[in-house]
Amino acid sequence: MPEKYQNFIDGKWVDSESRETFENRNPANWEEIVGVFPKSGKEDVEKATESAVAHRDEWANLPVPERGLILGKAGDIMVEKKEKIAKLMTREMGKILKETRGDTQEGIDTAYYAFGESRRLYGVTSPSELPNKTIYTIVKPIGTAGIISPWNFPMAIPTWKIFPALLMGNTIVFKPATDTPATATKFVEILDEAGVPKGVVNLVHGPGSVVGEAILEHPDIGVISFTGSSAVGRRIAEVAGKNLKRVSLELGGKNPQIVMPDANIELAVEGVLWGAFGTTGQRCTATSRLILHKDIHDEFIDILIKKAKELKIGDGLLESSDVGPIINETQLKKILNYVEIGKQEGAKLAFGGNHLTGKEYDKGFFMEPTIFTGVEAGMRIEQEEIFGPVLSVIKVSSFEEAIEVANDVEYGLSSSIYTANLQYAMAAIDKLEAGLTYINAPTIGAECHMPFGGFKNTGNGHREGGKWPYEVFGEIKTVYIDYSGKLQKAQIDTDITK
Ligand code: UN1
Repeated sequence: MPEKYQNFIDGKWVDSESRETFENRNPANWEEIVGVFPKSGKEDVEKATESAVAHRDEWANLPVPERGLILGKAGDIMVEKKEKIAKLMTREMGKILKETRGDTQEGIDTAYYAFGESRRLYGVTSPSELPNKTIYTIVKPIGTAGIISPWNFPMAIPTWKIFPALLMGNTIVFKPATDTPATATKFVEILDEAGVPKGVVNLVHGPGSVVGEAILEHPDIGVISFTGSSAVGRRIAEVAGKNLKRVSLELGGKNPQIVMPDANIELAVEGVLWGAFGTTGQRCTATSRLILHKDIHDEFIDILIKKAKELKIGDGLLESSDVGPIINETQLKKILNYVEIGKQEGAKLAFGGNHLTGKEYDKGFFMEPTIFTGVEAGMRIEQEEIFGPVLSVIKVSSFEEAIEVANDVEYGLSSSIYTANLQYAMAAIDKLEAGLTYINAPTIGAECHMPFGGFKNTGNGHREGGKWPYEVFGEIKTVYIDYSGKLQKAQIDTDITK
């Protein structure tokens, strides 16, 4: 019997009101059901939000360092359970164990960051323009945060959102991706075990079109944090705009790695293999475009293909695997369709491109790492986010052209340049339109204490990571204290320009 999971509402594990369920299966072995989950509806979101609203004061009234201690404790529990979580995550979404351990570690790091931040939620104090008056700021919670998270980082991304939201004193309604509900449930169990009071964090499983929409429309949810596709992001921004709800969006990428002729070629090959095919290319930050200077193009491609051939595709639970499966059949079909589009557009399929079948692959959704050469700027495989192990290689004649090609997409999340030339490196830092720029390192591998997010259509201007999400989840109050004992009129009593 597959394990049965439930929603977590008002501190109790419960089925959905409708009793309907959905299955979560292992993408490396579709016959294995990882768990059965409640397929929730609007009424479940209603209950979850009622609970979140009812427990606002209890949570917000705890001193911030006390909330921080609880979140730090959650980090400690995650350390203890790291290996278990990683294995479960690999079973439910496929990426290799090394990476699911890393994903869990990112959650742990974020917990400890929140713990540290709990003694550092500083405001500003300022002199007033009037005598005997002082000004400072404090932060207050927004109320209840709606958290809608993706499947590719099932632990790290929920922690990026939920730890800051909680530390700021908000209560939570959390809807994880339907492809990774088990890891999300483990996270909520850990928060409960760490001592987050019952009812503060509410978990509702189910499809975005129903549960996500209900969260979005709910008048008692004041802020939404979402990571996922730009199409869904647009929809969220639209509804949030209409309701004047605060929203933080982390969306797509089409991240370039540029390689100049003076680069350490071996290192640049290693970088692109990790950036493009790590997590089976299913990262917002994945390297999906390789922009090669013509002087090293052919040599680079030879080495790249040789090394790509050595990658072992397989079940992520096997330590021998370098690249795991694609998350589900729909996504596999979408990626294979992009391979067809690339061929039709006239790019050369230089490596891979095939759905893998046969003994060890038959039960899962595996495909070969794929490399297209001869890609022209403007082709669909060069412009659109594929979210799979497909790398488009564009040949350029100069540094200027490389930057132009790199920037000529709607997204701006991550970017990288391999060069030994300081001038190229500094100019790239200045010119690349991306929230992250790596020098002599791949486009993936952001650290939890630094801002994470993108320019252009990658988001709506907010950042996750470090102290930045704390701004998303807080309301600033400016406090004026007048101890003059008389009515003082700002701008009128003191005209300092006179
Ligand atoms: C994502 O792809 O949505 O920098 C997040 C990285 C990871 C996070 C990726 N630390 O690739």
